[in-house]
Amino acid sequence: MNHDNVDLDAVVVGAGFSGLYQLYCLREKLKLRVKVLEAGGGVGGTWYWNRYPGARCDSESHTYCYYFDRLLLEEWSWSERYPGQAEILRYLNFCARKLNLEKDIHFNERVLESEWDSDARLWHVKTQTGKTFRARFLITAVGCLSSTNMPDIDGLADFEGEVYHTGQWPHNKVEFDKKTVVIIGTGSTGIQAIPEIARQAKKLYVLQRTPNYSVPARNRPLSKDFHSAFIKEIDAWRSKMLKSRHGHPWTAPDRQVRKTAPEKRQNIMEAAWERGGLGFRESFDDVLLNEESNKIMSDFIRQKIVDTVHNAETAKKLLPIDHPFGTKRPPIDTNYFETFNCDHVHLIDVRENPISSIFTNGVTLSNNTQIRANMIVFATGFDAMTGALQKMNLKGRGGLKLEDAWYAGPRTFLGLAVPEFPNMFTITGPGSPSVLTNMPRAIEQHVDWITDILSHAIQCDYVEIEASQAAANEWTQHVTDVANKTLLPKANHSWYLGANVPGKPRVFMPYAFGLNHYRNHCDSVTANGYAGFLLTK
Ligand code: NA7
Repeated sequence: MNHDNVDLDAVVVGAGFSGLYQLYCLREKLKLRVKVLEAGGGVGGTWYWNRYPGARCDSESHTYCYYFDRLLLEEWSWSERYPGQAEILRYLNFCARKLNLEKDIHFNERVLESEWDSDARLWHVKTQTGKTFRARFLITAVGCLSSTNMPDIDGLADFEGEVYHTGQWPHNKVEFDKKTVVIIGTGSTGIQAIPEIARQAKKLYVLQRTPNYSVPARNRPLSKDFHSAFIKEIDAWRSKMLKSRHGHPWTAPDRQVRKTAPEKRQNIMEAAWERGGLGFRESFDDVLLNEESNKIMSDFIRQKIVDTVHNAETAKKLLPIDHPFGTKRPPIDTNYFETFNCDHVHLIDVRENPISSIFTNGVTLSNNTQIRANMIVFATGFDAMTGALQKMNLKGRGGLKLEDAWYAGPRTFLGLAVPEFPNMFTITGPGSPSVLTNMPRAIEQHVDWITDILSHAIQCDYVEIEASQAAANEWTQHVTDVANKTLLPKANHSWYLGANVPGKPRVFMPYAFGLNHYRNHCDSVTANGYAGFLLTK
């Protein structure tokens, strides 16, 4: 074997939650020769890269973890209601150690190109270090939010201060002390980072294009009792999550906002606001289905913003009005709106007065206002769901590029497989519930399903498995139809629609019918002999 060529049964790209579990399943259950290729210097995926101040998961800790191994659940005890970035990274390192995964992971091995060789029926995966990995199966575990979106602003290269993107945060401590900081973006990330940066910086300018809703997280430390009670109830927690649409341990009660008497619904919303977190949205079951109901809930949050922010002018600028609540990824926060009561925090509306350029010492707005700063933080999000896949320069049958196959938007079967890309599977790919769920639940379902289909292919001597064009067309239409029954497509600038990246096709990408329904679809495909797949002996 050539030193730079490695022959394998399977290559997995990415060592986050999905890649680690996929490696475990293929190695331990199917006994395959498998390696993980990871661009980062350690495991963790999104939690390896997103080290910005305030980075924290919005799923609750005891649900944001693997459930496939009871010992992992018993031995790891979380310290807070929501896990912070550093704790999740420690957790994933703990899992990798326990399951002895690191020996099969190549770190600092960024995939530059992956091409299907129709003659040899192998994937050729080329990396930045000059190696080629050849494997029968290719599984992408690259995450949905890993390819950063950096706006192309004139003059950025001339800026003499520090520049950071939250999704590629440095490993060394960034000092904000005595500095004037500009932060661009008020999505979930900006909403987490702004209060933390404000605590440390001399002055903070928040450049907001679209005001956002946010619900208090109500984070708090968890006691030791919590963990001991939790491990007695693991099966019950699992079962609640598997029954729910979003993979969280709750389902919305059977009640509608608009049909609930005003005083009663106000009390329900107040109680949900006090509990905090993503469960707020689930206090009724029609928030994303009915405009009138959504408006009542949106107005409730707007009133909370007005009540919290002292300066009426600032409060007005913070009121989200261009999209219904929940149609963009709903952030949860710790003291976000309160932060605008600090004298050193300034909110700038860059929809009214857009950024025109960056100069050596700061940012210039279109009315020629100059904001002088020592640091610019881009909290401008990601080329979501498709960006990281396209960066791998995937070429399927006949050299077909993924970007050409997806010129009108991603087209997949179940978000798991793409026609003309045989023996390739995409964990939490576009067309699967992914970002609309508590991710580890979606990931475990995908990895188990992929493991089963590979096992089936191996047992039956299938040399190729490929989604049919008809199945992918039908599924992609179904994903669109399901989204159109909800209010979700009503957010114009949402990354769910690809609308945050200039030139990206506007297609609603995640599957909105719920992880529970989605699992049934996948199971029926399996029960019907992998209907929708072309299986070649
Ligand atoms: P998001 O949710 O895409 O938010 C990005 C923010 O950056 C959003 O407020 C954007 O405004 C703003 N943005 C993007 N480009 C620009 C330019 N050119 N000028 C001004 N403002 C801009 O990304 P996040 O990282 O916050 O969250 C992504 C997910 O990661 C999150 O939901 C979690 O699941 C984890 P816009 O709304 O487009 O007007």
